[in-house]
Amino acid sequence: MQDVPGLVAQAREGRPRAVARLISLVEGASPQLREVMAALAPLAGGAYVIGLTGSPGVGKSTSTSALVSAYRRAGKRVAVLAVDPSSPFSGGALLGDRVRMSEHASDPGVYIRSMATRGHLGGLAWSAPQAIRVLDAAGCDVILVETVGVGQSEVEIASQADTCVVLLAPGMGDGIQAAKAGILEIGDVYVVNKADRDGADATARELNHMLGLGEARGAGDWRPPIVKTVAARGQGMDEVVEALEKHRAWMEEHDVLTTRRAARAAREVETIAVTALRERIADLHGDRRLETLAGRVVAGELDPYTAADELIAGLTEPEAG
Ligand SMILES: Nc1nc2c(ncn2[C@@H]2O[C@H](COP(=O)(O)OP(=O)(O)OP(=O)(O)O)[C@@H](O)[C@H]2O)c(=O)[nH]1
Ligand SMILES: [Mg+2]
Repeated sequence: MQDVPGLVAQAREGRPRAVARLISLVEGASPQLREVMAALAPLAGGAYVIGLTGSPGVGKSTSTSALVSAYRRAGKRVAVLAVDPSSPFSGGALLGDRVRMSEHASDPGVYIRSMATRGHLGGLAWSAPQAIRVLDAAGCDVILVETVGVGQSEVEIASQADTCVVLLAPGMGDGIQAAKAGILEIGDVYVVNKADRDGADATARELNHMLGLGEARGAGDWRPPIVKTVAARGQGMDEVVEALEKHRAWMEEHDVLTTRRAARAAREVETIAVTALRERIADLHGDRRLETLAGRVVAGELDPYTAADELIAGLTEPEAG
């Protein structure tokens, strides 16, 4: 058992080991999580959460590292959360990222953490917001969330962030991929990285065209900017930060930030509730209640919908006998 109030107090002081322990409690779905989240609830809400997504190899980690440098220059405390929805182990895919992030390893104002979410009931939707809350309560000003591994959770990770950055690179057939993966709907800021390569202008033009296709924007609407970068050399990063800050200001001005955070919290609560219900139904498996209902369905006494209603109704009342 962990000393939760002690860990929370140390995390507030910015002690990385305490932050790491708290995130491990999230990752391990610890029974102490309830206590942790109750302690963190009044402390969170100050951080700006930025999600980065895009095809493998597009330059997410390199860009994340360059953004860390940019925010550090501005005196912000920064956290990087690398989420791997394809793996049940943290580590693995992130070894290369450790190298790319190594310039920040000795900076006490930067906290870098990887987290695996596969195998969790509720997966990313369940664990990412809780890890983000730990980092937020620990006093991070900016939290950069990068997805690693296969990109099937792009849309999901975008929904965890205040602002979503979508990265593309020339010559990766990204135009078509973009349309397929639905990333044209999720980007608040688009980055065409590897602008040192041929075709960056064409990619930016194509993207601009594709974003314009669905255009029916009103005067106060947000038009996602497209920024060209060479993340490997830190070029264009100030422009990315500027675009992020503009988006944040726009969200605050139009009350979008609160709406997004409320939607995020709603999903989180729903995931926790559904997970709890599923666990309670699973508990019933060795139980007479489900067996009896199943028997009555087989015998034609009950239809499965009525049986499910009875099962759900039964979950809220204590087991008799
Ligand atoms: N030429 C060029 N190469 C770059 C640039 N940015 C990153 N790279 C290189 O592209 C490769 C992939 O970069 P990463 O930052 O690991 O890309 P990623 O999107 O994090 O990759 P995954 O996490 O594996 O999906 C590395 O070899 C980088 O050095 C750039 O602006 N120009
Ligand atoms: Mg990466």
